[in-house]
Amino acid sequence: MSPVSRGFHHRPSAPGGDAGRVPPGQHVTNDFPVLSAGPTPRTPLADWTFSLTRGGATEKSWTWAEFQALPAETVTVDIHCVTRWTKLGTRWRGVPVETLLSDVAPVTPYVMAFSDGGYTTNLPVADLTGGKAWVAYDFDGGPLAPEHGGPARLLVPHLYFWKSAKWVRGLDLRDENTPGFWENYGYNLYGDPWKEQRYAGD
Ligand SMILES: Nc1nc2c(c(=O)[nH]1)N[C@H]1C(S)=C(S)[C@@H](COP(=O)(O)O)O[C@H]1N2
Ligand SMILES: [Mo]
Repeated sequence: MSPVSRGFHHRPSAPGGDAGRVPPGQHVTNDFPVLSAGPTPRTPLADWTFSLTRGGATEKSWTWAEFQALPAETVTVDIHCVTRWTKLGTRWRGVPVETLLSDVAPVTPYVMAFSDGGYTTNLPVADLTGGKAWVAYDFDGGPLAPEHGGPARLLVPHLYFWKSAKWVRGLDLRDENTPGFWENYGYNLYGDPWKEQRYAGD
């Protein structure tokens, strides 16, 4: 019998070594909570584009059909929200960000991801390339639901999930690492869950 009362614990992790997959201060959930700072935007696919911009000027842009024709990957990853839930083994399909960046030059050290509804988040390009990030449009074998960022969202699972911009419409190439939406409210500029980089200064 454990000396610690059961109620103290969050849901126990499944057997088979999941504990090593859960960053400090996180607990595993089987739910898929929705966290949105505003209403869910609904952009018709006919109007949807994904753009790479530099100083706001478009350098490259794909329509929905063009985006679907890009080579995609199916990945299973663990995701970690700064509000302390971790969801293990989530399955997504999307285009590697590296593929999207492969045609622009010069690539800057940083980008600002921008979304329908005005959300932004800053990221180093090194965290988006090398098989670490995708623009995902399927979740668990079906189209990504609007409340979870559909038609497409950024997926950067090795950073706290606020970096995975929902309803993403493009990346603005930046020389400087300037704060995005939550970063402006005091969240960490980088957001490594394994280092508990939740807030500025962590
Ligand atoms: N556009 C947009 N993207 C966003 C957010 C948001 O409010 N707007 N919230 C972020 C946060 S804090 C988290 S934890 C995840 C939540 O994604 P989910 O609602 O699919 O769980 O989306 C991130 N991406
Ligand atoms: Mo979050």
